[in-house]
Amino acid sequence: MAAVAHFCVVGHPNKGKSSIVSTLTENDTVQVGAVSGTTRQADSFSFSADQQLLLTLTDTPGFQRARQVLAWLQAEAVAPHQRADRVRAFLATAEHRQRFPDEVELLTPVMQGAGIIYVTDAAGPVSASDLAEMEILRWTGQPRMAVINPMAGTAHQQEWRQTLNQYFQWVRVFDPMNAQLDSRLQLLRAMNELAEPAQQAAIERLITHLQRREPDRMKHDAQQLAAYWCEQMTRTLDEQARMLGESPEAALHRQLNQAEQTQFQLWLKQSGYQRLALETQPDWVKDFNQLMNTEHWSFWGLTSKELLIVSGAAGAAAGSLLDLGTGGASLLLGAVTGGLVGTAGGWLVSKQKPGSRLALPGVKTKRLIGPVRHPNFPFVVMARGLSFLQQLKSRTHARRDALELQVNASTWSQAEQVRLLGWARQLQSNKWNVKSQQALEAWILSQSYPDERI
Ligand SMILES: Nc1nc2c(ncn2[C@@H]2O[C@H](COP(=O)(O)OP(=O)(O)OP(=O)(O)O)[C@@H](O)[C@H]2O)c(=O)[nH]1
Ligand SMILES: [Mg+2]
Repeated sequence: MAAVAHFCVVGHPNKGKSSIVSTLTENDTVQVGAVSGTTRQADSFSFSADQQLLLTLTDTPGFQRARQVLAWLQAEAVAPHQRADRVRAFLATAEHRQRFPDEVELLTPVMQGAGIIYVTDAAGPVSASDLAEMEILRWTGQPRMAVINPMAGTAHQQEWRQTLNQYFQWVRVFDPMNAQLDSRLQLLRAMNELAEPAQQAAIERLITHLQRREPDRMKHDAQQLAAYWCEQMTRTLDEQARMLGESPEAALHRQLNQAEQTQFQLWLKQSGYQRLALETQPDWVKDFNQLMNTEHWSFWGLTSKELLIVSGAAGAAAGSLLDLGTGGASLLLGAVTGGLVGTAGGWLVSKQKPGSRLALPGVKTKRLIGPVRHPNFPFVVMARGLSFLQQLKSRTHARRDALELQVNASTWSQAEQVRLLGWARQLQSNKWNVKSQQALEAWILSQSYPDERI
């Protein structure tokens, strides 16, 4: 079995070391923080594919007293081939644990054989302590690469590049907050070149895994979103799950909200997020986890005016696409201008009756609750789902800010809006078929990642 590749991420405090570990291992539990000195101890994180451990990255505290450590190393004259032993002697000196806890912590895994990824933000001129850090790393004799994390401008980047080139075999810019697949692969290829031959097979496997996973995941996500959307379009009240004292409308609202939550949670889990929980994100867009808060529907779906236009177009294109019970423009106008939206879920109530059996004298006619036939519903459900997926796809695990849903159905062309309404109508009138499902999935795929060709 191939050896696991092992690299240590080191550098000055607060330069994004932990963020890089978080992004590359797709682990959002790595401690990242604005306060300098967030990482106090070396901590290892791994990336596995198909149950095989491929890469371990060790996150370390930043250098605190690099110049003093270098002075200690240089206090005795040693030949270049003895420098690594001199670093080992530094680590073996008991009092250094107290005097230089951060340097001991960060150099220990390096001297155990890890490659080095040195991180800088290249924000200011190269200082004496920066040079001391690089010199110490050179003394370790371990394979070394440098990463410029562009978190603070590029004014000094040239100076930094030229300096880093003196100490490191490979120097590149890498932005852990926004790194997409290409730049991650570039970094991994560099690691592959630097790694011990025994570790190279693991990195190669990792590269292949990431390349294959991307299109597979996109397709899978599109299928899941299509299935989820179809379920929401046809969801009727689950009486069994109705809580005591809850009205049927409220129960259906809750069930629709819950279905969205469940879907979002599943996507988070599939992307390896452990911390990004919806209910613990106070800054999330208002009512983010409340699909059925109809007051905010125009934010995700269409405005009343847009709805009227597209509904009109849909009607012209395919006859009476919108069956709102009695049909006709006046009802539609009522529905979209709030008449039905505002009432206590009036538009939720299907006109269908469950059978004359229930209309016996003295027995109240049982209403069927759902599916939701409001014309904005297909847009709102789709826009929120797509937006969620797009955000997940474009962010990295290093980010600790809130997800923001940005997609709005009004950005879709009118032809697309009409298609979506048509699909909803097909579903709600039991005319759904395999071809519709495929068309819906293909459309979602084309919408999900508009910047990419699959
Ligand atoms: N805007 C921006 N912020 C970044 C970037 N990289 C890191 N940060 C932020 O900078 C701060 C420090 O990031 P960390 O990854 O914790 O840095 P560190 O080098 O591990 O810090 P210590 O553990 O304290 O040495 C965090 O608030 C990050 O969110 C970046 O590329 N852009
Ligand atoms: Mg850190």
